[in-house]
Amino acid sequence: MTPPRCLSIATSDSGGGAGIQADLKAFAAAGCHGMTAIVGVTAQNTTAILAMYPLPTSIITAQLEAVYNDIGVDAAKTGALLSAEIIDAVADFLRRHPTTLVVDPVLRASTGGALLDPEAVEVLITSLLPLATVVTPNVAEARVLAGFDADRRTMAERIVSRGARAVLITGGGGEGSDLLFDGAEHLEIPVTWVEGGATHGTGCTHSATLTAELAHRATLATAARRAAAVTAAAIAHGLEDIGEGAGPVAVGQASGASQRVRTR
Ligand code: PXL
Repeated sequence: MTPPRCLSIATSDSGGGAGIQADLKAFAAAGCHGMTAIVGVTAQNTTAILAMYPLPTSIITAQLEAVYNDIGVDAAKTGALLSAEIIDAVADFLRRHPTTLVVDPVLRASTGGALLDPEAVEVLITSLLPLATVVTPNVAEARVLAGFDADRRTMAERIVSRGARAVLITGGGGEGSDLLFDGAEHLEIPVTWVEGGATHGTGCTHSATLTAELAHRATLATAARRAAAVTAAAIAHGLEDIGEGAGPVAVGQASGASQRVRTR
């Protein structure tokens, strides 16, 4: 059977833990054909982003055209988009090519470096949110998208009123659940709190798995439950000994494989 086709529009993490690299691993683990429109490159490891280079919008649009004109896309996600100019180019293209779209509003790397110009946040809200099937902020990102700090339900309602069709506020481990709001109903998505030091790539793995499940035509609620479960397992199997900082999550590992890694 031909697998669903998933596209990541995001930035490369040279350390292989987050960004484009995490997305491709999550797409593969979810049984999808993964594709990429790379918007920029980071020189990055588990401790820091050391350098960053946004690509020209002409080559970003060319990647999108190449993929859409030949292969087609069942679902796409956006990750770190770096600048207002890049968001505009991506939004212009997606407006002309309606797509099931997960917007992961990445603002910072887990190591702290900015992955979106602060002045680009307004462009993300006005240009990209209206194209989103679902937007997946963590609580800190939800505060920025809502424009205020409140309980999760109130922030979710504000984010949907700004144009997203649905919002899934993640980081539910601490709260016991992620919160999905589809414009009508609030749904708590149960999340198991997983102890683990290898968390680099958690957000990317979550939003890419959500994208893959939507490409498989799961409902939003089912896709959100699977994304939460896959991400928790990826943290549980995380590669704590890789790098000095928080190691990469390991998506789709059978327990035998993870035991080999741990006892190496
Ligand atoms: O997890 C967010 C993210 C997205 N994209 C890139 C990243 C990170 C976090 O480190 O490096 C390239």
